[in-house]
Amino acid sequence: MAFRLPFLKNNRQVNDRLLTTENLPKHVAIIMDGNGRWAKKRGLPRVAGHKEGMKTVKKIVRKAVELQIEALTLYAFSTENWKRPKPEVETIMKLPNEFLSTYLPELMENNVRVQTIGYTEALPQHTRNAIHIAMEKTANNTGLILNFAINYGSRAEIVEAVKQIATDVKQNKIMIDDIDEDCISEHLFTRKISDPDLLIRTSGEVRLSNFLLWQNAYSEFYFTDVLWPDFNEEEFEKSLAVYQNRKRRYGGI
Ligand code: V0D
Repeated sequence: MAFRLPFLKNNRQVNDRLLTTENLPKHVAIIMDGNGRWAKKRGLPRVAGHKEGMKTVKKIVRKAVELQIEALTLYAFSTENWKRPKPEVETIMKLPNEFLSTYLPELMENNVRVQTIGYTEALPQHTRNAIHIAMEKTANNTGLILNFAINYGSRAEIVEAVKQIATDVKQNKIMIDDIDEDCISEHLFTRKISDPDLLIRTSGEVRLSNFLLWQNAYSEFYFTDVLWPDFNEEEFEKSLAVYQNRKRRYGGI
């Protein structure tokens, strides 16, 4: 099946205007940047941007479900984000509860499974509780994996993996020669999901910012100036069409 994308106005190839259900990325990772900037532009407090960004999450999850994408990993809070003003951090930590109290029934209806990556032990207890309940309730769902990266940092994740592998060697559980790429992948938070096929970053920054360094080794990168609260179904489809066209170009004749 093919969807027409009327907003892509270029005249290059018929294919450039089509989003097909073939060659969709299985796993899409997104750096949801630009929430604070969106708010500032409107003279609103930064937290208003985060709340608006939460609405975008719902839109993108619905679209990912519709397109039968297997996994969506969203960078919701980095290990660096603790440096923000305390009231802002406190409000952000209430978002999982706010999100789930209104949206968990729809996640259940849509067969979505909630997971997290990152050092969630360090989150406030109320935040951990909300996330824990969502993960438990959705544990047997078999559709989209909705994976929130919270208090996540990629280098720290790799350091932990190295320590664990070194411990396993010391205890004679594995031999040095058993350490290969699969072994390292299996020691990362993402061990149960495939590597991202597509990485999206909104808001004009063109950096990886310590997000899934190992896992993004072969991903296609899509950067857009659109701020996360302004990102929507159409912008998401546009990024997927760009991904498909890149695959077509170098996969083809
Ligand atoms: C703020 C824009 C949903 C980016 C989106 C705690 C930054 C809104 C969640 C969420 C955040 C997390 C887990 C869960 C359900 C929902 C979320 C955080 C920030 C960090 F099970 N939005 N959201 N979590 N923002």
